[in-house]
Amino acid sequence: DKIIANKKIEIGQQKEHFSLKELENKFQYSKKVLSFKESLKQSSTGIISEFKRRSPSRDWIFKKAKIEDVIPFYSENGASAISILTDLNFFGGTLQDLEKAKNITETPLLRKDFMIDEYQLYQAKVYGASAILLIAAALTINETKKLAKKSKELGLDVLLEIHNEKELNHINEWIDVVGVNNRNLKTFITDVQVSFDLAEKIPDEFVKISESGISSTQTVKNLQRVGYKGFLMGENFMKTKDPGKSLKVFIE
Ligand code: IGP
Repeated sequence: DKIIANKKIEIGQQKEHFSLKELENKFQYSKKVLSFKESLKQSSTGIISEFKRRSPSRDWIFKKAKIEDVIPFYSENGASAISILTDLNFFGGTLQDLEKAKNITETPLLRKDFMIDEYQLYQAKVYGASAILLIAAALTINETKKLAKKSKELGLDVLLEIHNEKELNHINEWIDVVGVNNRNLKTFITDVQVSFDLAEKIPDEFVKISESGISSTQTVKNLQRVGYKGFLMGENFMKTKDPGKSLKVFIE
């Protein structure tokens, strides 16, 4: 709730600086991007490596991390997609991080943020994202529907994040990928068992991914066996000196 309240203020300030009209104009010129969803479907490993400087659960992970020191190596070492945090207050990320990443890689990018306003979808598109995240716990069913529909109109893939069976009621026809967050957003505790429990409850027409608290190749293999195509990992890479290199062990 604190995060969402903060987000509203932030979006208000951004709108003053850059109107929705101006973003819409820029949108016409935004580059073509590869599909996040297709990339996951076609990949055998499905690692989505995340660029995350800090988090509310761990504070600073890699304070001085630079996009140009990490992203090219995530790509080179086989990431199927890359997640870029653009929330400043809680995760130390910016939209400029997304823009920079877009300029140095072809790998599909996920804009990782708390999306609550259409304005942010235009931003995501203009700054180079292939996909955006909608968090069921932060949105009503109706809000989820509106934002998902608008995303598809803009050519963005939609990742819906859930944490329990009940949140499956946020699924709609505009969702491409369903992600199970193993981290409880209230306690911040991660438990991969959440993904195993929900695997068969998610309809098979969706690409399924597992998010947070993953750190071993064995866990990835076990999750693949129950139907997951993608694995969103941040801390495990960002806590090392060379995040791009740490990814290597997960590929092939
Ligand atoms: C990555 P981890 O435990 O590998 O660093 O987690 C990612 O799943 C996590 O950053 C995340 C997240 C989110 C962050 C999942 N859903 C929503 C912010 C908002």
